[in-house]
Amino acid sequence: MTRCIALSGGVGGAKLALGLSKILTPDELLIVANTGDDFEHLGLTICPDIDTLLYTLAGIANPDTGWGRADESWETMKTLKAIGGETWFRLGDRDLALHLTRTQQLASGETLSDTVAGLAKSLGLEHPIIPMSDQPVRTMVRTDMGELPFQEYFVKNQCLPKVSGFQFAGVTDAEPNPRLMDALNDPRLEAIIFCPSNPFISIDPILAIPGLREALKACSASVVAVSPIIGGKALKGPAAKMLLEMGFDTTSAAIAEYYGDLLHGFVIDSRDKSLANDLQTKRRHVLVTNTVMRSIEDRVVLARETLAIAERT
Ligand code: FO1
Repeated sequence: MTRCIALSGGVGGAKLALGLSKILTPDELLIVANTGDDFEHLGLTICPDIDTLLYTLAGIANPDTGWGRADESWETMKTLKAIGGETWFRLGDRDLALHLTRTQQLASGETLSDTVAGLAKSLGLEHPIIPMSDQPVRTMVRTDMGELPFQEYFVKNQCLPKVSGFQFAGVTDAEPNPRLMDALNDPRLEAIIFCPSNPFISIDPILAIPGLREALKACSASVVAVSPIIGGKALKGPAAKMLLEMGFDTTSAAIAEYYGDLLHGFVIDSRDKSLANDLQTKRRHVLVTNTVMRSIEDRVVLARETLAIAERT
């Protein structure tokens, strides 16, 4: 029986998902990955957030980047460069094996969920990681350089263009993952956690799938978000820069405001404790704690505390 659904983007989200996986059984936890970052590159289907979750839970993620594998070599990239191929998106030799397998499986008619389940099994994972949808959804970033596919904005242009909005191409034809809907409809579900991921590009693509926002609102479980902003900055990624460019304050308060009445609980870092009183409402409980997850222990403690606040709300 699913007790907790975790909605996650890449690096920060995967750290909390790992913490949750240490205290909940595979039956109790459902990890839902954003697929808005996915794209087709060099003929391969790349699913960065799914893969970051797979590698993080398997304990083989690159600790320096957060994405890709720790035990990596780069011979293919070197050869690609030598023959004039595209190298702006770095795919390690071992990581490539995963993209090749997934691309082949998708071409032979498997769903994305099937391929992720097979890859998770091969990595020895027991906790379910599922894509938000089996249909392709692609985040497009509206910028002062025009509309850019997400990875062209993020990696090729290093998040430098000024952002004015987002579009999730394909989302109106996408269906929520049936396993996610089953879990949301289960009256025994206790918590839906928005991991400390970017609200615009990691959580929003999930919430934009037709029917999901409504299902979340209708469900009796508590919705708790962990803020990705600490002391006005994002630990990783462009969340703070995007907030500023979209006209928000770069604070956890802006994140709470953005999620609005979806939230029953909100977790902020101790460095932002001065915001707690204003953020606390009748509906929304606020927990102030350490949200920087350097060690495994940090991840487990934050996971435990986040679950506890969900139980109290
Ligand atoms: N992020 C980068 O900044 N540069 C890269 O070259 C890069 C390659 C890459 C390869 C596989 C993969 O799964 C992720 C990769 N990422 C890279 C991360 C990716 O762009 C993610 O979408 C972001 O980290 C946002 O979650």
